Amino acid sequence: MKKITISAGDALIIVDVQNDFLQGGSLAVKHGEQVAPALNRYIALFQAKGLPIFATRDWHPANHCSFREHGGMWPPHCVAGTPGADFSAQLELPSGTHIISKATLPEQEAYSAFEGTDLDRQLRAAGVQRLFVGGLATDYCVLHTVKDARLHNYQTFLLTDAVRAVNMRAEDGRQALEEMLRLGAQMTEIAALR
Ligand code: VGL
Ligand code: ZN
Repeated sequence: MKKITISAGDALIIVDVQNDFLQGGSLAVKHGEQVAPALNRYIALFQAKGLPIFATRDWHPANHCSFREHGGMWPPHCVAGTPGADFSAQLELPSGTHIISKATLPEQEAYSAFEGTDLDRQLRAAGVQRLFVGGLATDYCVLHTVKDARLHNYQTFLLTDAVRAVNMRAEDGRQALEEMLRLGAQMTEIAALR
């Protein structure tokens, strides 16, 4: 694996590591609990170098259109202000973490952390050019966030040891990784970062 030295212009993006996507949550991702310990290593690295850390969260109103009872495909999850929407207690977010709430409007689904949020402006304001992305879920919010990151021309690294997929179809996670590669994202893991 190609070694990468992180430095000014790099940011860590932690996608939706929230209780409802973890064991016991309403939309639990298989092995989702494994991403927090992995992400904590990236957090320590970025924190030690004084680099920005962004944590996104699904932050739905109770009547969100993605919920089955409102015509969507998901059980109710990550309702703003409920325990299910809280970040995992296993995730060691530093106090300076920039929090990005998404899919906050009843009639709008937003898998991407760029959609309907201030993320792009904040990244630009901070002079960020390279993104290191991990979290949940590989085949939904991580995929769509990486897609938009590439559309916005960020050099984008997917943290393969810090993502897990919903896998509604068994191959979804693998296909999502392939699509990200096609879009020019690169794959890396903690052992490659300095
Ligand atoms: C997500 C399904 C529904 C995700 C969010 O964070 O990947 N998946 N809402
Ligand atoms: Zn959602």
